[in-house]
Amino acid sequence: MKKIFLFGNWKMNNGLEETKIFFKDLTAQICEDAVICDQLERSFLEVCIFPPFTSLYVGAEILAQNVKKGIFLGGQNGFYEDKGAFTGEISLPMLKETGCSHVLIGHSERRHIMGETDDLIHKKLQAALHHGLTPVLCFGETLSERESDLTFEVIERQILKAVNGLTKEEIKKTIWAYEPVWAIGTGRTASPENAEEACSYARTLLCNYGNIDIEGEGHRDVHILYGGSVKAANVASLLEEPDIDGALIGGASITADSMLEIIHESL
Ligand code: G2H
Repeated sequence: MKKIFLFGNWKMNNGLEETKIFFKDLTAQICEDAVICDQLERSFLEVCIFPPFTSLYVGAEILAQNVKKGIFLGGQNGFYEDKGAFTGEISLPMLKETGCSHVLIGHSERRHIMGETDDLIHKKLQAALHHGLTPVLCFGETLSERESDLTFEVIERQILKAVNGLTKEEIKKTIWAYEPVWAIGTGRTASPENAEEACSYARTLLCNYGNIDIEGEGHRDVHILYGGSVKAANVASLLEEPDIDGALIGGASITADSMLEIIHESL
C-alpha cells in the first residue's frame, strides 16, 4: 500500500477569517471520520496545507489544539538566507517558528511570474533541507515546451539542477511535484497517462542520481506528486498510477469541504 500525500496550495487566497473557518471545519470533520483518522495515524496519509504567510500562525494554533497527527502546515516559499536585508522575503527559520514543517520551492508561478531561476531554486532546496523543513520541489514544462516536444528535456534540466549535490537521504526527504504549467488553474488536467509518464521519468532520474535501486523497494521512498487542476472528480484516477504518490491541489483546496471531498475520493 503506498502512502498518499494530499497537499493544498492556497496561493494568494484565504485571509484570517477564512483560514480560521477552514481549519476549524477541516479538523472537526476529520476528528469525526474514523477512516481518515486511522490513515493519518498510521502514516498512510499525509495532509499539508500551504496558506499565505499572514494566515500561517492562526492555522498553526488551530491545528495544535485539534489534531494529533498527519496534518501539517507549509510555507509557499522561503528564502535561502536566515536573515538580513532581503525586503519582502521570509526565512526558513521564520517559517519553522510559525509552525511550518514543509515549504514549497520552485512552484511554476514563482518560476514564471517572479522569475525564479534553477540556481535560486537549488539554493532554496539546500537551505530547506539544512533547516530540517520538508521541501516540496516543483517542476514541469510550459505548453509551448510540451508542444515543441521538450517535456522530458525540461523535466531533466529542472530536476538535475535541483538535485545537484543532494544525498540519497535528502532526495528521499524532499517531496517532488510534477506540475505541467499548461494544466495549472486552467481546468485542463494532464491525463493520468501523461502525468504517469512524467512522474515515472522523474523517478528514474532521481533514483539514478541518488543510486537508489529502482527495481527494489527503496524507490517507493522517493515521493512524487502530480499538480494541475486536481479535484475530487479526477484525484482517484491519478492516484491509481504507480508513480503518482499524491496531489498538489490549488483551487480545489481552499475550502474545507472541497479538500475533504478530495481526501475521501483518495482513500
Ligand atoms: C498547481 C495547482 C496547485 P491548481 O499550481 O499548486 O493549482 O490545482 O489550481 O491547478
